[in-house]
Amino acid sequence: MKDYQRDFISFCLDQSVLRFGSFTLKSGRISPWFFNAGLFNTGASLSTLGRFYAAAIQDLGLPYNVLFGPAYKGIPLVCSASVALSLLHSIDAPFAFNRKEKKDHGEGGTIVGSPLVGQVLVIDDVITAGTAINESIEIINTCGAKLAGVVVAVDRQEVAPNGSGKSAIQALEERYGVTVKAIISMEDIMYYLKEKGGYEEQLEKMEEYSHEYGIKK
Ligand code: OMP
Repeated sequence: MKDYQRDFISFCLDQSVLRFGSFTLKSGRISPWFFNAGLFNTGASLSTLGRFYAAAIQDLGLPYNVLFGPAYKGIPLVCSASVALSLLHSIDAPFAFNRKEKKDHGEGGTIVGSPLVGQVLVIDDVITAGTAINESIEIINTCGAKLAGVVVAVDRQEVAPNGSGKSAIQALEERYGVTVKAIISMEDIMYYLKEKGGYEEQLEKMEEYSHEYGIKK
């Protein structure tokens, strides 16, 4: 694991964004851990978060025309990433996000910010079963743009619900021929918790969960 990944996990634990307990996921699975990006809820935490996303975008190194943050949680993520790209990497990246409700007055439409054109890099929080990301891809296709790749904070490394045995990320990469980059994965989180010590109970539950829903390595 790289230093910036350790720093990111430590930051997420400090902000209580990474939590342990019992959580019902969008997929209906009951998980012993949850990553709640909505809890990056201060200027300072968002500013730090943006640096991690910007570093991941740079690390991915793919050409893109626009960054896209799907509503709602992706909106502050894409804003913070583009601010950090400008401040730290001198890159002035156009960004856009969608409305959940179509607006039929004023400027109208569902896309706010830059038009979704050319190659679009999606910035989102978490991929579990891939439902949220597929919705973003539909929006991009409807606009006549093309998916350039995806950057998320966390890859939960869970199998896609289609019974293929592949992870949601692997399924996406194969289906669209793009790269999906995560700042950290469930494996990284478990590795970090083992190193740190004192998380034995949480780790046991994560192992059980991973056994049931995790990708087979
Ligand atoms: P999928 O659509 O199944 O890939 O789930 C991803 C979405 O679930 C994210 O965009 C979040 O809205 C939510 N989620 C989290 O925010 N954190 C988690 O740790 C897990 C989920 C989830 O419900 O799977």
